[in-house]
Amino acid sequence: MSKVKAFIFDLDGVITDTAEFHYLAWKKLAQEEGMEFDREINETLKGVSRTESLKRILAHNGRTVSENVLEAWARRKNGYYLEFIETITPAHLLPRVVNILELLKQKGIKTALGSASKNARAVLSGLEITDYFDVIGDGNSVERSKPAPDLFLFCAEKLNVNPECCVVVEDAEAGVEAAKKAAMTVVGIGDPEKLSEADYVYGAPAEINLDLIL
Ligand code: B16
Ligand code: MG
Repeated sequence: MSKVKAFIFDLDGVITDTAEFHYLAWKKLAQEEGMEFDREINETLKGVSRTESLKRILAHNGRTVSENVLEAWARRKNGYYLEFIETITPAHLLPRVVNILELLKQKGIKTALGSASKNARAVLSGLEITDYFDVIGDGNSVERSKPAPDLFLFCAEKLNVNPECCVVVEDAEAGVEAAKKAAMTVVGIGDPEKLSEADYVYGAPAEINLDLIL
């Protein structure tokens, strides 16, 4: 019998591609503040918290600002991001995601969301998939964000499932690291070279072989 009792899904890059909206929002802030920002830097922000993302953008530009300014800029970026995510509908779901959630439900496997985003609930609501999740872990659930294991451990505890019986689906290196630290099985979505710590790697969620993992 399979030891797998729960699946924990990351949001951005696994369920939907909010990375594009994060990119556009950071780009707007960066332009206003005279900072360089491109898609390559945006790649390094995947799975990373909002404040840490801004710190990385500042470091890339050799800039330092006070804590107050940092907070104000992060808040401003979030305002832009919120405007973008208002446009999210089920059409923004990555292929086969709902099918996977339904198959897991049929098999009696619990599901949780494990996203670093403080806006995860708004995104799930736009996608109309909130009810598929037994537990929602987001950027408000724990203090320490990925690559700390805290968020995934929070999800396992709320699901009442041992971490060893959880499978995490993640697209970011920080997320794979967090899941491994939590002693969970990891399904990486993306480049096998970048996600070499994952137990399985697929190019997209649609390619996930559930039978093999279970
Ligand atoms: P927010 P995930 C992450 O989502 C994004 O990948 C990352 O780029 C973003 O900075 C982070 O959420 C925080 O998002 O500003 O909305 O709180 O991949 O963990 O679902
Ligand atoms: Mg992600």
